[in-house]
Amino acid sequence: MKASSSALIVVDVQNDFCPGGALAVPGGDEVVPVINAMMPEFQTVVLTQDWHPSGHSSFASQHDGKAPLETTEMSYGTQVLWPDHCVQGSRGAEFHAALNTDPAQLIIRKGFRAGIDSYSAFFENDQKTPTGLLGYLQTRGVTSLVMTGLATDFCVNYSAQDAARLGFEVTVDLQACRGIDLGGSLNEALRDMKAMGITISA
Ligand code: VGL
Ligand code: ZN
Repeated sequence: MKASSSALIVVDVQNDFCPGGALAVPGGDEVVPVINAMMPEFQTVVLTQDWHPSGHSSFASQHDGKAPLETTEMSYGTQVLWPDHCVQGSRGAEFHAALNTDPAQLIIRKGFRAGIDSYSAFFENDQKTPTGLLGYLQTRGVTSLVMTGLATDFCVNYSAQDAARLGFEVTVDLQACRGIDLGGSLNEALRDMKAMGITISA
């Protein structure tokens, strides 16, 4: 059992990011048994859940002439446009059926505001609107995080980088993550995370 100062963060292990889902990450479902096996080691387990209203502004379907995986400029910067995914209450937004959700004390939902996306578990994509996770972890005395889930180069990456900037000791466990890899985004994410002092465990 790890110290109570350590938490397991499980990012977006939802049907839409698994094979057959709307935004399937290659091998996304393979993280499920790995994460389930890690959970008993941690006294704090937090799940995140991508949770978009229908018609969310990150969906390519909301932008005339745009296809999924193209980008657009939003008030807060460049945004990748995605297929419709993780719509609130849909089957695609549910956690993978084999993920053990029982040990989790907190589920953070993110991306629920129509006009702004939220990759990170800590801040929305404007990099200033908080999700509340920081307060939860701080008030519970958590200082060290092990990050797992989907996708390595988007939500895991943004969450890990925010955590490092906020002063947490961060490890990303690659056995328990899978990436999308859009135009080299996976290697870029790994390089950026290492440069920030995040431990990448293979
Ligand atoms: C994610 C793209 C859009 C993720 C969420 O969980 O990495 N990626 N929404
Ligand atoms: Zn999303």
